Amino acid sequence: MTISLPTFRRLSLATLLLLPILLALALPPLLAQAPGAKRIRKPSMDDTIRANVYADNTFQLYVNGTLVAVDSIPFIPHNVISVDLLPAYPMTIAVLAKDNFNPKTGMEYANTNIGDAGFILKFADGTVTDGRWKAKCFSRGPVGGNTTNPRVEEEPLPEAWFAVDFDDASWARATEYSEDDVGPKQPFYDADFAGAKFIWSDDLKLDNVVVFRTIVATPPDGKAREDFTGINDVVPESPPRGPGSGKGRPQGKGKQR
Ligand SMILES: [Ca+2]
Ligand SMILES: [Ca+2]
Repeated sequence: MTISLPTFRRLSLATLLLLPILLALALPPLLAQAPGAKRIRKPSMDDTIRANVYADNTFQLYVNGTLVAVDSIPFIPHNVISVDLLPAYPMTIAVLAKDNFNPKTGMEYANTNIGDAGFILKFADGTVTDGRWKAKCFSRGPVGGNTTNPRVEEEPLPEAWFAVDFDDASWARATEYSEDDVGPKQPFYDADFAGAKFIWSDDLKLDNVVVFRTIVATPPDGKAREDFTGINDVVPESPPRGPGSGKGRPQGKGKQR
């Protein structure tokens, strides 16, 4: 079969006209499949989970090796700290919790009282504190409950106690305590801690600095969640915009980051 010259020209013109459309369709998938390329959408607040934390008296919270929350009130009044987290599993949680105490005596209120402690946490994915967590005391006092000649026993925190790969295999399990044991104040009852247990080491009064650790292998509520680890190393796909695209975020002004 032979193609006439006018027909050939018409086919060439059609090819030229279609070329940009073909390229537009073909290029994005080709680029996405480049070696090492990772496709990930931009996370929104809908991807986050709310964390509620109550400490008697204060805490620092690390998730997957990163400091994510610090108690803004180190002593009293007893308060709840609520923050939004972008979860990734397995999720390593590490907490430095402290009772209020004088580091030389282990006592509080101008060395007139032995204070008691307590810690509780709940994440909206169902993560809760309980006796499965690891706990280790790093400062206790007054030793033996001796308030006449009070002294403390302490050891330094290990380096990177909050790290994902820190080895806590030799640590004991946390001890669970009842609400009556800890006596939480009203802010505890104003937040969602359903299903969570108060924990500490095995001495709620004398142990004043305790580190807790646990690993949450998968979301306890069973909900599938996207892993945004490394989001800062890729160009994410744009999230949906407009009303309803994120919870609690003002819309319309400024560029989303
Ligand atoms: Ca104490
Ligand atoms: Ca206390």
